[in-house]
Amino acid sequence: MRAAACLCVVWSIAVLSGVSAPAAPAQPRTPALAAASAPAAASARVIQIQTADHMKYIPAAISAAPGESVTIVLTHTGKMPKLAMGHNFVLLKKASEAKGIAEKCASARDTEFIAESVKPQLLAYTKLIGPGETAQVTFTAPAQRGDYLFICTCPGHFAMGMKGTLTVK
Ligand SMILES: [Cu+2]
Repeated sequence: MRAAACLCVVWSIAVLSGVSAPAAPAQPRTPALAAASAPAAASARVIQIQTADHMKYIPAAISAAPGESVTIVLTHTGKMPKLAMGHNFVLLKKASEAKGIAEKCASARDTEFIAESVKPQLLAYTKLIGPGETAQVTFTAPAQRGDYLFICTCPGHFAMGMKGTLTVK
């Protein structure tokens, strides 16, 4: 709902500014369209995960088939400020690396707590969301069966237990 409203605003601005500056409107339109059609992986199965003003994913246990295309839709229904209670979904290749990854990301505020250096250790991640926001990411589940840990890299959240498991089976 909210995303659609935002696109409308961008759209209106683009159209309005086109009246006085004919060269301007083409640019804002393209990204808006690209964003709107981003979930192009039509065959991906959607898994909804809720978060709020707590350090939990609901559900914290999800599953996928090996190689399955999955879209995680993360929703934040809380009210606290994003800086304190922002959340993301960060799926790790190796659970044993979680502590190190969380520590590096905690200081990466400029990149929404995803440190550039840890990206090779991740299978998928969303942007950081605050109250009322939603983020999504589409990825291919690993071919290898097993449990894959996902964590929130907002500072302190993983340490306080914000984690879940994707079981590939
Ligand atoms: Cu969090």
